[in-house]
Amino acid sequence: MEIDIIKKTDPEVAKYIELEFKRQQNTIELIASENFTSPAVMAACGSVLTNKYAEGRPYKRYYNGCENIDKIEELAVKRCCELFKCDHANVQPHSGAQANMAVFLYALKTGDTILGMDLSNGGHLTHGSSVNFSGINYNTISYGVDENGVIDYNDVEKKALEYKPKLIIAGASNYSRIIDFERFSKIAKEINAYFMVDIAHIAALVATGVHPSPVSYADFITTTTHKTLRGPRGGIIMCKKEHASGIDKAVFPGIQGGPLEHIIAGKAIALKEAQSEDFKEYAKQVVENSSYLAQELISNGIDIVGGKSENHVMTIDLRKLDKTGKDVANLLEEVGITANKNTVPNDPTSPFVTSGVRIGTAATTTRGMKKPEMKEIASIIADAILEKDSIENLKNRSLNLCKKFPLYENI
Ligand code: DSN
Repeated sequence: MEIDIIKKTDPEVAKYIELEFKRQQNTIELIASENFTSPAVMAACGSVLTNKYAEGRPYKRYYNGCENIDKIEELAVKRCCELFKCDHANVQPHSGAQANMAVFLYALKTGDTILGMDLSNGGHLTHGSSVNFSGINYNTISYGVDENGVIDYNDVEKKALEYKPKLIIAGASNYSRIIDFERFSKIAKEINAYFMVDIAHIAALVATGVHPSPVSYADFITTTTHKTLRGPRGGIIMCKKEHASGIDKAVFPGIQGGPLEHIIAGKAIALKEAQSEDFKEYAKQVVENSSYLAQELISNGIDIVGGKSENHVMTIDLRKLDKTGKDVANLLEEVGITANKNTVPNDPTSPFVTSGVRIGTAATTTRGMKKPEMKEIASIIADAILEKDSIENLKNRSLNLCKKFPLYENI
């Protein structure tokens, strides 16, 4: 076992890997952006491929000895294009943030205007937040959601016509509804703006047809590979043919040096896994679980922003209960559930406190949990928040659920 090899060299690190394995086994993982990748993906990421420099693109490298790396990266690109039915893919971005940065570098000049979803309304840091490169180097205009947590498309159009952004960004880190890519693309066309969609959260749903695809509408699509897509930590950019060479140059030499070919091998494997019938079933189940979890929480007296989830994620709204997201996320951790505090639309508190908790079903669905388990999870959450059961008992209920759905045979 890998862990025995690590133990011989570094027992301290090995100890924490083992503890983390136990934590993952014994915790109900509801962080909407997390998942459990396959042993094959993990093995590739820990393979000899980590030793190789391969700056450049397949068959056009700046280093010798890339004949095997070339084939692996070519496979990852081909599988990505097949899975998402896109013209071109660059699988080298180290992360979703780097994927977004490369698109910005290609499509924009410093100071250009971008229109993206506000971070506190569910957008992402790299969609124009003032503390991020995207908000520091570019002039950001933001759109948000209405009281029901639905994107205010009229506001998007109004702001697009008024500010004429060069790039419009759709996609979110915390949005529980289907996104209308066609509507966004019409708005972008009206003002001749580029249209980028960040599908980091919903990648698996898009790949399997459970969520509409932006491929025919967007100039650029970025994603991470480790959320619903269940691959290794990393990013990918997909784009139309006419942008392919510019995007490739923006990734390297624009913002990155040597690609992480061990991770690219992990991406190739995950993309193959995502082409399977099992994965289609998985994505469908993620959405069914999320929709059911939202309903069950509501029947247990817990509000959900917008009252439902149409994808993998939802936000518990604590305003009525006069509790903070920070306290409830900590409470849930005490009872064996990991989630993260999150703002709700028009949140009266700060992003460090918040009035909401974001939860998602990608990870629990990977463990094999279905509706009966969602019912129990909703009940544990509600009993914890409404103080209807003891911490000790709630912890045991979470643990019992985890034990029925073991995670990995070994490490
Ligand atoms: N921080 C990630 C998330 O949790 O959604 C996005 O990068």
